[in-house]
Amino acid sequence: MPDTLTTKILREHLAGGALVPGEEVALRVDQALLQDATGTMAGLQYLELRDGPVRVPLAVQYVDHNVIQLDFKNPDDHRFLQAFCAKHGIYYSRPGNGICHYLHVERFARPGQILIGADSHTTTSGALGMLAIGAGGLDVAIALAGLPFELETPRVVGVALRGRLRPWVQPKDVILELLRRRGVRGGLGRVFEFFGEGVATIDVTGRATICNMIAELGATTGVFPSDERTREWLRAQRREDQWIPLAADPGATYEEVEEIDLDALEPLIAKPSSPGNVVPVREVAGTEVEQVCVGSSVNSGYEDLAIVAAVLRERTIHPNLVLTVTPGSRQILDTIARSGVYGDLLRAGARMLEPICGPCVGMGQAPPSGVVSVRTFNRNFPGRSGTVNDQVYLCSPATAAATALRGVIADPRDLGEPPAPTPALADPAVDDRHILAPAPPDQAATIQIPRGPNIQPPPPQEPLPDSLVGRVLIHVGDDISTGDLSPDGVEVMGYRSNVPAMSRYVFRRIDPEFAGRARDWGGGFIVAGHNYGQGSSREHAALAPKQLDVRAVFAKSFARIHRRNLIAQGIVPLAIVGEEAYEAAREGDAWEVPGVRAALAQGERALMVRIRETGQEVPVEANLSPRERQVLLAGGLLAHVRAGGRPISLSLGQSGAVDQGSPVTNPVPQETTR
Ligand code: MIC
Repeated sequence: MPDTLTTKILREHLAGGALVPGEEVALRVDQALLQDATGTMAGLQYLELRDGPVRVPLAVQYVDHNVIQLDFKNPDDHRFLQAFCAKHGIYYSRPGNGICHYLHVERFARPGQILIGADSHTTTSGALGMLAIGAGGLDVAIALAGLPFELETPRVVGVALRGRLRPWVQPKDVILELLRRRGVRGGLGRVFEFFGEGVATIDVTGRATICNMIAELGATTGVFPSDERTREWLRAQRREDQWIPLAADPGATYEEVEEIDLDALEPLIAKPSSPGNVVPVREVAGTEVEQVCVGSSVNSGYEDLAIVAAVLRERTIHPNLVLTVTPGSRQILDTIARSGVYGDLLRAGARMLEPICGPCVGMGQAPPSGVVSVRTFNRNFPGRSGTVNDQVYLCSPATAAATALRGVIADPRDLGEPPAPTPALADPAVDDRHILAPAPPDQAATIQIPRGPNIQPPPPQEPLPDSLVGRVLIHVGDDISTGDLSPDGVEVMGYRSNVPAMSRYVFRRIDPEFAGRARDWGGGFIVAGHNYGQGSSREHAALAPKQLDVRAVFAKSFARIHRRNLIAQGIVPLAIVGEEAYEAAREGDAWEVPGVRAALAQGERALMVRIRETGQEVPVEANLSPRERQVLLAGGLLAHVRAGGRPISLSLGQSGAVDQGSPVTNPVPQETTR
């Protein structure tokens, strides 16, 4: 039977289970990606599993998120990470070197391989024909230890791209169109695979934009075929030898299909405060704007910045707004500096930032109160920018440039003929000196890993009790983001390696009393609507509630990565059936799930919650795979694996338990050694 590209890659990496949508499979991992805001905790958990070199062919740790050094916390983390990587066989990309997703596409992503990353936008590398999947830090730590990655087999959605984008319409508008059609829950359990003649008209930077924001659909990932455009990219990156042609077999069928007529698209924009709140730019044109930000892990490629520079060349940004521009990597920064794009932006009035995630995660450049900020970023969840009640819009670089010029949201088509962007240099500045190779085995053994005072171990994992008993700590609506649970921004993200301190901020935006109440009430439960835990992969959104002794979350539905993070930390995710439990929930009521341990052990799905105050009994469901049940019984993934818990992998030639004592081997394949 003809296969989709996704199925081909999955099959090639299958280490256990069967490729049946909805069923769990174990996958062999080729590459792992970590960044600093998730990396320290992943590293600490790895060290609880083993102290030898990683057992994944390639692992790279980037420093790009927590790069504001207000005090010792972030620099201490970076020092920890540098030593941890040198000792354990992981490449270390220094701060200032670039944003993990850009750098990974430039230097490491490879067609046909599987990448697991502790960041939801790991999906970006799908631009080069690989399956690149975001996961929690502990899941990545387990992959680093050489165990397979376990995943619910996704459904494959074919996205047929027809025709060619018209002037001023950009790849960002393609992904905004998918978000307009499907919303932030429309990709759950799905891989979006692009095909059709329109694919060849989109370059790798554009594909990276689309694959990055696939995460906003709640999708597992997105993937483009590996074709001549891929080859061109790899050639420019001096990695052409890593190119292989890859596409779906002719006649492959998809479970769902989206047809996008590129010629018919117009500039789109996501309104506050959800990436799924998409409308045509002309619907909101004329809205006054006081900040425009270009470039984060999406839209900071050369082509993205060159179009903004071309629009602003020999012009000046509107006096009522501030424009920031972030290049995606040192390579892009060097290239725009040499091509003249940097000068055009600078003279137009842009504040040029270093290549980091920056304002996208509230690391500086918070907008003023009560004003509109227009950004080419991927997320605009409430408060993420660092300003309470922010009004952040998400759009393409062309729309951002037109807006920066006019001072109001502007449809770039109103600017007339598009100017010619300064062409990229034929030879980008490929320079890996700032991606530090791990130490050779004899030196690695002697490396000490410094732990600053802010670096604290994760909360312990205890076996699941016989019954769950506690009070409803909070009752919230749909689309709670991980930023609500573990806030973005300089202040709180500095506690990424200190869960006890971070736990003070859980639900800070929605209910500042939450953490105090959870402590006073001895922990309890969270009751929520749909898509609980949307957004980032940060396991801190489970770790911090765990620290407050949150024992279960009852929700109408869960976001994929967060659901996994809850299970990994031993918090039971229970699905609300119908509206009954949701409507019955009142903050402060005592809830009980009697016999939960036995029920999970016996594979039961239907459970009952008893509400002590009213005597009411409401149904909930444990929609858990057999392995997830085992993990929860053990009290979390670390406890499960340490106790010798077997992953579903049987064909890897591994015992499934972690071998603590294997000899040090060169962890990086020859062709990527530099
Ligand atoms: C994000 O875009 O939300 C982040 C910040 O990159 C997160 C990672 C994190 O919280 O450290 C993500 O996407 O996973």
